[in-house]
Amino acid sequence: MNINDSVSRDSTADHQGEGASYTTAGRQRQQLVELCRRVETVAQQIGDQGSGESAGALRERVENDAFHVMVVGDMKRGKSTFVNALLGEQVLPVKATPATAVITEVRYGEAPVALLWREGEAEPKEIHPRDLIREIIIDNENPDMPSPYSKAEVIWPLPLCRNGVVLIDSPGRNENQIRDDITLDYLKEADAVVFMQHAIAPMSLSEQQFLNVYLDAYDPFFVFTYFDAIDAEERDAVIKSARKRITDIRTEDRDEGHFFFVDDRVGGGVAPPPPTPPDMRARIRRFVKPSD
Ligand SMILES: Nc1nc2c(ncn2[C@@H]2O[C@H](COP(=O)(O)OP(=O)(O)O)[C@@H](O)[C@H]2O)c(=O)[nH]1
Ligand SMILES: [Mg+2]
Repeated sequence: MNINDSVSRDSTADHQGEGASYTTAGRQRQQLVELCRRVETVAQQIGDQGSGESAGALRERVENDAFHVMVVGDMKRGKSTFVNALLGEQVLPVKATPATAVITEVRYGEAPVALLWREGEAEPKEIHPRDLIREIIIDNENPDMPSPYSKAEVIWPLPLCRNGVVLIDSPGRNENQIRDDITLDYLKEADAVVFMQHAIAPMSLSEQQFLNVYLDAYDPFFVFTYFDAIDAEERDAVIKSARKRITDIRTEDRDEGHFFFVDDRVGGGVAPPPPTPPDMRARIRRFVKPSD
């Protein structure tokens, strides 16, 4: 994956995404924890055990909660390719036909492992990450068959995911009703969003509607893939036009600095993707963990 140099310069504003950034979410979480503590103290003083326990349970939930960065977009925008590039290996299924059947959460852990969750089961099945693709990939012969799994998890030594950050790959939108519902349903958990777009056909009407209806509370990162498929002399015009299609809806200052144009090619699908350029990784890390 290569970020075009001129594009990196084009989006130099050091915007911290006030709406849904790690800092804002962290501050709000801290305030809620303080509030719960106060309720617990007052409840103890007046002998209201029930309220004290409820406030204590809420406080524990808030304290243990993770920061969810969800990668979303229509089918075949390169979401899984993008997450694989961050992982540095082909862990998630990538194909020219629909491939991602389930929500896949990437969490930090020193030893790589993949976990498969089934609805109603208390414990996940543990597998080697290299076996994950064949377990969760959409079967081309039965593309409408729901996955037997409710969720997959990848535990990976990805520095971006330290401190409770969870990176999420999702099934593409506008491809299949069941998978569309899975993605929309999980969106409620998202604290930040990476919205993947095709650089040649950015912001279709359905993508505009998705942005307006479901992502209004977020300041998404907009990542435009297939930049490699655009002739060099046309690239500036494509950048301008893609940014305009979004800023016409959202206003320039709101999403300033959140635009990336990438070349996601992975050498015929066999070679592992090259590491994500430092600039982009740093920006995302700053967004999810400004102190790093
Ligand atoms: N040329 C090119 N191909 C890409 C790019 N990003 C993804 N692809 C290819 O597009 C197809 C769909 O990618 P995938 O990651 O499965 O898309 P998803 O459905 O959004 O997860 C795969 O064949 C990828 O190799 C890109 O930036 N350039
Ligand atoms: Mg995918």
